[in-house]
Amino acid sequence: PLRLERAGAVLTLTLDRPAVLNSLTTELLRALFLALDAAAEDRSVRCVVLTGAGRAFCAGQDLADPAISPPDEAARASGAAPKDIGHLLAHFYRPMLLRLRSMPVPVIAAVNGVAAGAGANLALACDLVVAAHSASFIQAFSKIGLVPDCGGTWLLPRAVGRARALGLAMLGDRLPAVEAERIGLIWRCVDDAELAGEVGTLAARLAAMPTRALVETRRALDAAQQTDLAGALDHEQALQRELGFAHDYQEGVAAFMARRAPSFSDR
Ligand code: LHQ
Repeated sequence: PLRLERAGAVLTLTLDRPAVLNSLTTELLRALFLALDAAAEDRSVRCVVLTGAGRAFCAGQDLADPAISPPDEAARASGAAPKDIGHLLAHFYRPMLLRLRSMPVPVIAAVNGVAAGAGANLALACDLVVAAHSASFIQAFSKIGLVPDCGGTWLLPRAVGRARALGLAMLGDRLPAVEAERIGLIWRCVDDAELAGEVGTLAARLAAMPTRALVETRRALDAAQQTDLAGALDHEQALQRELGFAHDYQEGVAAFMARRAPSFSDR
């Protein structure tokens, strides 16, 4: 259900169940976790791209998966209990999301089409989200009686503020990619025909950059949400000290002074 492709230092992971809009089964969630984990260990990978096969990015949890589907009327009448979907979140979604957010390389979501429910928040958990013009984001959870998961409750208000987060999450309306860019939910919206090219260029650019600095940037931004200015300044200082001893900083400054292209290798 997951396709892996390598191009230089860029690993592309394609959710590949197009007939059901790449909706997520336990098998696919597990494959995604394992692929991310392997990429984290592989020092030759310097950027990961996550995308979907066919016309959608991901329609969220596969609602037909027997692991979660509620008992039908007959089964309910004979006393069958609903499945515990919390179990699925704990054992499949949580590890995958935490693995994604702690990747030692930048992660780009190339949102090729609709991203709904857990699929929307999976895309939004990536570092840079680039969406095709025809793509859209739907916080579909409320329509089936659930709350946003995959970190949506944490991420949405941070990304777009409480008013917009509640509007999106309560109403569950389709948010077109252009609007998502306008309200600052994603990095860029590009023409459909340009998505692959734009993401390829962006991924190659990030892969050639000082990986460790990029990843510490993500971590420092997230950590700064939990602290005051003095705390953030302390954290910046500690990180800067550490990075200042590392190869990429020496190389970056040397290359700048020599007016040549830098060659970064820390990861
Ligand atoms: C699907 C799905 C799908 C199965 C389209 N599952 N087949 C976590 C843990 C535990 C429990 C529950 O939830 C969660 C988190 C979540 O992710 S909750 C949110 C789950 N996702 C949704 O509620 C979205 C459901 N899908 C839709 O609303 C629509 O499909 C969207 C708006 C995404 C796209 O609409 P259309 O472009 O009109 O496509 P479609 O609805 O015709 O779908 C195409 C096919 O894909 C269709 O199958 P069929 O055999 O009729 O061609 C759908 O049944 C199937 N599909 N989403 N989540």
